[in-house]
Amino acid sequence: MTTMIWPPIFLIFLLSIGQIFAKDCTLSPLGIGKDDTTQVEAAIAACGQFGTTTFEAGTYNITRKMTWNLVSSKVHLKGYLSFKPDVLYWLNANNTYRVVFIQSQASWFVITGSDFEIDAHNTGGIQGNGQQSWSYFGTHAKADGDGRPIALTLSKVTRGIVRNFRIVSPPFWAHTVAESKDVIYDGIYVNATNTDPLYIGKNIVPNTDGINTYRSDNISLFNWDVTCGDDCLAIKGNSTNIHARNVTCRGGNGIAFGSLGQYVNLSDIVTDVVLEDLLMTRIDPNVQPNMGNGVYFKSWTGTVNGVPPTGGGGGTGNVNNVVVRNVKLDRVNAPLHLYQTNGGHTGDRPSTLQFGNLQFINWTGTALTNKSKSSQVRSVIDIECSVSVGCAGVSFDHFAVTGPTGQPPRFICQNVDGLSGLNGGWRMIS
Ligand SMILES: *[C@@H]1O[C@H](CO)[C@@H](O)[C@H](O)[C@H]1NC(C)=O
Ligand SMILES: *[C@@H]1O[C@H](CO)[C@@H](O)[C@H](O)[C@H]1NC(C)=O
Ligand SMILES: *[C@@H]1O[C@H](CO)[C@@H](O)[C@H](O)[C@H]1NC(C)=O
Ligand SMILES: *[C@@H]1O[C@H](CO)[C@@H](O)[C@H](O)[C@H]1NC(C)=O
Ligand SMILES: *[C@@H]1O[C@H](CO)[C@@H](O)[C@H](O)[C@H]1NC(C)=O
Ligand SMILES: *[C@@H]1O[C@H](CO)[C@@H](O)[C@H](O)[C@H]1NC(C)=O
Ligand SMILES: *[C@@H]1O[C@H](CO)[C@@H](O)[C@H](O)[C@H]1NC(C)=O
Ligand SMILES: *[C@@H]1O[C@H](CO)[C@@H](O)[C@H](O)[C@H]1NC(C)=O
Ligand SMILES: CC(=O)N[C@H]1CO[C@H](CO)[C@@H](O)[C@@H]1O
Repeated sequence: MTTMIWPPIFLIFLLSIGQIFAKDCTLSPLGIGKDDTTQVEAAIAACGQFGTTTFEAGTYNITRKMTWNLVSSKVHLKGYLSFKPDVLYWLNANNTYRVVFIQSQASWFVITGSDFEIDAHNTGGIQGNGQQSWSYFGTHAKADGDGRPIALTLSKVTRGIVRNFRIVSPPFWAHTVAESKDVIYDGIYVNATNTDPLYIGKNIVPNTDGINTYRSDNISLFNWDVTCGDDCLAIKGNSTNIHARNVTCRGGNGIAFGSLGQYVNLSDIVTDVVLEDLLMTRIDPNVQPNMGNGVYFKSWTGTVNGVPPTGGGGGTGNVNNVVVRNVKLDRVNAPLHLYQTNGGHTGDRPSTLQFGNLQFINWTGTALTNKSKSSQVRSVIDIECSVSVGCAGVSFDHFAVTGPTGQPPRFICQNVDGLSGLNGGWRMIS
């Protein structure tokens, strides 16, 4: 009998040890005109490891860059971290971090650590105050790596969860996950919408990507709603085991694989990606005129044209084992596009980065135009693989996207070894 009794006692002992060390911090906004950065840092320093931090609803004024190191901890973020609108301050490289290697991108808020959960309860997240930056760049040149900050960067995270989190008006990419593994994003809202009357009907919010994944493994992107002027999701080099489910993309460029092959000294490996239950929908053209792609794949050419962050090319690698299923398109320009000429010129060496085992299953909806930018040829599907390596296996199953009324469904497939499943009246354009 004694052997039956001691395990519960042992368990109670462990629970009470846990309670002794559990730390709880709760904070509220200090109010208009006050700076919340110091109290936010203090709360995370006190409770961000083996504790719980609760941000009550409201707006927290964040005036400088911030890193949270969360270990075995929970954060309830019921309000918004509002990053001060001061475009020139944030462009000064001293005022941001450079932890995202690709294109030397800047971050104003970095979360690192392990075994944490941040729940913003659909009432909080980040207010990026991006309008000032978007309007500023309406008349100033912008370039990759110029210092426009990513709104939320997860860097070197293991087993982190970001839940019910809203990012409103990000000046640049909303989310980035880099050098991380086993991360779940669930219930994510991003909205980059211009309200400056000067730019009605123009895409003044380029680079407001929903998320970029880079050098990361086992990342889940569940239940996303993204309104932006660029890539809804961008899967960049060394993203493996990526699973996106239930993603709505409102305007922008669609879901991207790439750009890949920008760094001649690096190889970009992207494997085992499942994207499912996607809706890509065009919105009011006065608000956001672009709805570029459904899903697109892009690599640089095989020639080095300048150096990153803005130039590049010549990088190697491969993209293998991709499934994109249950996709609904609403008036997108190019439903499915693959090209390997990003940043290139005629006469460049073809890319050696190879795409293979790409499966497109159960696609419906409409393409607004039947013309793709790179080829100037009219077709719903436009897959132009590098002549040097080709694509190894591209298959379709129930791909029923329609072009403009009266157009027979047409496709381009160049240098594809192993094409299957385009039945039902599809005609190839060569
Ligand atoms: C944020 O804090 C700064 C002081 O660092 C203050 O000047 C500014 O007015 C505050 N902003 C808001 C919106 O309260
Ligand atoms: C950045 O900080 C360094 C070291 O304090 C300083 O020398 C430099 O002038 C600063 N740069 C700018 C653009 O403020
Ligand atoms: C992927 O990450 C999730 C969340 O941390 C975890 O539950 C799952 O076990 C991981 N999968 C693998 C294969 O490690
Ligand atoms: C995005 O923000 C704009 C401007 O505030 C708003 O009109 C629009 O309804 C928002 N979109 C979504 C999907 O919430
Ligand atoms: C899909 O995600 C949205 C949030 O973007 C959510 O409201 C909706 O319930 C989700 N649908 C399913 C079937 O989970
Ligand atoms: C690759 O080249 C970039 C410059 O383009 C450099 O910053 C980086 O350190 C190099 N990486 C390796 C592994 O050589
Ligand atoms: C991707 O991982 C491979 C090793 O698997 C490495 O050689 C390569 O440099 C990595 N690429 C990037 C962009 O980090
Ligand atoms: C096909 O995708 C649609 C969403 O676009 C979904 O409602 C439907 O259930 C899917 N069909 C199958 C057989 O999975
Ligand atoms: C945007 C575009 O190129 N649309 C074309 C679609 O195809 C029809 C018929 O071939 C053309 O008339 C349109 O110009």
